[in-house]
Amino acid sequence: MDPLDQKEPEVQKDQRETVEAELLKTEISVLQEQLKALKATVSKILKTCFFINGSSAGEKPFQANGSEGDFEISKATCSQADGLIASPRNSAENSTIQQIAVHHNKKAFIGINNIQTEGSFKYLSDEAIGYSNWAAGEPNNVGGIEDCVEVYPDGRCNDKSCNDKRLIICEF
Ligand code: MMA
Ligand code: CA
Repeated sequence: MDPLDQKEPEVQKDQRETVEAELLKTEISVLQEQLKALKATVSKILKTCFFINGSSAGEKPFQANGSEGDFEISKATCSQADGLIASPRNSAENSTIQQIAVHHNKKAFIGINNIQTEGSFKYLSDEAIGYSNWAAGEPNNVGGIEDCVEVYPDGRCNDKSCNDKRLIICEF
């Protein structure tokens, strides 16, 4: 009889499967250790990154490289970097954005506009805004052409023409 045709005896099969299961367990624990080390490295790199030229509010990192653009350029620039124009959703995020703008000594656009419907300010996702920090008398739509929003050095916001050029701050 051809030995290849012989069925593996039950006992032998059980032993082989036990050994295989042990090997898999070992492999999983090695991978878990590697994942832990990788997470520690990534967290360290992120901290270094923010220390050098960025800031974060809670889990949301913000970055600016000093460049400026109108609203469309700002949107495209952040999107190319796999991010969005900084869009403050609470006072902590607003104050982080404010600090970046002050650091660059420039006013910045935020990811809020009322291009679609006058008076109805929305995030880039089309969701209505849930937080605002308007300067006194704003939004006032001066000249009927102020559909975008800039942040002043004091953290207050002003509706402004989307064609103006402002500091580009992205969130990731
Ligand atoms: C400018 C312009 C407006 C803003 C007012 C505030 C005169 O227009 O920046 O957007 O509302 O100043 O005084
Ligand atoms: Ca205004």
